[in-house]
Amino acid sequence: MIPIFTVEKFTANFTSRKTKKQPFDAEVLQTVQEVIENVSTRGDEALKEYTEKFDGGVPGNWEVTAEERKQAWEQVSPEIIEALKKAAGNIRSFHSKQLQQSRMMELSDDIIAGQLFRPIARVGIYVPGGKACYPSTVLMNAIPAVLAGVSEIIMVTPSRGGQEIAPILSVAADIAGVHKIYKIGGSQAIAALAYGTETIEPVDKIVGPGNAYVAAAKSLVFGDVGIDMIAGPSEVAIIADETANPAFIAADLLAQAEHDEKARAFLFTTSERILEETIVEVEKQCAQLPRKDIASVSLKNEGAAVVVDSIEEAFALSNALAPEHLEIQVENALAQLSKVKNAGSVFIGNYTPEPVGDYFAGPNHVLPTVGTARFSSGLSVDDFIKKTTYVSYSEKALRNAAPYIEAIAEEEQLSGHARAVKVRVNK
Ligand code: HSO
Ligand code: ZN
Repeated sequence: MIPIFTVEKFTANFTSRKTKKQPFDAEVLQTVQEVIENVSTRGDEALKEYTEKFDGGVPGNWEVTAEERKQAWEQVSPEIIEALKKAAGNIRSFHSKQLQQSRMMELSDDIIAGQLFRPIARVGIYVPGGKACYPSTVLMNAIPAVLAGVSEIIMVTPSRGGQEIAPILSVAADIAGVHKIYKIGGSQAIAALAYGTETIEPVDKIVGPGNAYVAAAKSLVFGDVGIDMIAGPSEVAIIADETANPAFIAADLLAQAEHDEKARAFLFTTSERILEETIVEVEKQCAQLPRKDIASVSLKNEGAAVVVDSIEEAFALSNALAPEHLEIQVENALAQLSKVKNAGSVFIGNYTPEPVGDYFAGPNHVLPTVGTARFSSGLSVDDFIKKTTYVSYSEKALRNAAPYIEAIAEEEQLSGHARAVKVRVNK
C-alpha cells in the first residue's frame, strides 16, 4: 500500500521546489475574487446570498446567542467536555511560557531604546464546519490569542443549512475563551472578517484552516489583514531504527493518512525488517479503520517509505523535506534532537505518537506544511502580538551621532534627512 522509494527518487519527488504547492487553482481564485468584491461592497446583502447558496440556508441570527451557546453544552457528552478542558489546560500552560515582557534597554547614559509588545486588537478564527469539524482546532487557534491579550476573538463557522452550528465547536469556543461566534463560512466569511459588513466588524488578522476557497480568500485579503499561513495537506515523517515497533509506525502512518486523500505519510528507516513488518501492519490495521478508503488512497498516492543507510541519512532526508510533523522512533531518541534542522513539531520516542500533540500535550497543532518549516513556525502567542520598537536620544547623544547620520543621509541624497539632525545640533 505504501510505495517504496530510493533516497534519490524520494529527494527528486518530494523535496523539489519547482512544483508550486498552493491548495487552490485559478478557477477557485476567480470565484473567490468575485465573492470578496461583492461582500466588501454590498455587505450583509451579499453575505446572505452566498450563505444561502453555499450553506443551503440563512441563519435567523448571524451571531450565536448566549442562549444557544448555553444549550450547546447540553448536547455534548461530559466525557468530551472533560477531555477538552484537560487539553485546554495543557495548551494554555505550554503557550503561557511563550509570553514575553516588553523591554526597555539603556544603550548608554543618554540613549534609551526598546520594544513594546502589544496584542492585536481583533482576531478572526475560521473553523471548518463540514468534513474537518475539529474542536481541537478551536482550542489551538483561540488559546494563544487569549493569552496574548487579544481583546476581541471572533470565530466563524458555517451553520448547518441556516440552522445551528456544531454544538461541540461552540463548547470548545467557550472553553478557549472566544468572545463571539458567527454562523458564516467559506470565502464569504473571510471577506466579511476582512472588510466588515453592517453586522460584522472587521478584524485585524484571520487565522484557522479551511478548504481551497477559504485558503484562496485568505491569500487574497492578506495585506489588508494579517493571516496565519496558507496550509497545504497535513504530513508526517517517521524516522525509525531497528528498535522501533512496526505496529506503532503503521498506526502513525495511518493516523496521518486518514486526514484526507492528499495527506502525506513518510517512513525513513535504517532497517529492512522494520520496513517489511510495517508494510504488513499497515495492510492489517488499515482494514480496521472506518476511514480506510481515505487512508489507503492517501498512502498509495502520497506516501513513501525509504530505506536509508544511517540515521544521519534519515535526518538529511527529513531536513530537506521539512515535514510538518516529525516522529523519531530510534534508540535514545531524545539525543537525536540536535539533528533536527527543519520541522514543524517533533514527537520523540516510541510512546509519543502525533495525536498526543494533535490534541493534548500543549504544543500547537497549527504547523507549517509542505516544506514551509524551512522558514516558518507553528502558531504561537507571537502570532497575536505586534512588536513596536522605540528609541529616545538626548541632545548630547544626537550631537555624538550627528556626523554619522548626516554622512549616510548625504550619501543617499536625502538632505532633508541630514537637516533634521543639523537643525538640532547647530542651533
Ligand atoms: N494533524 C492535524 C491536526 C489535527 N489532527 C486535528 C486531528 N485533529 C494537523 O496538525
Ligand atoms: Zn491529526
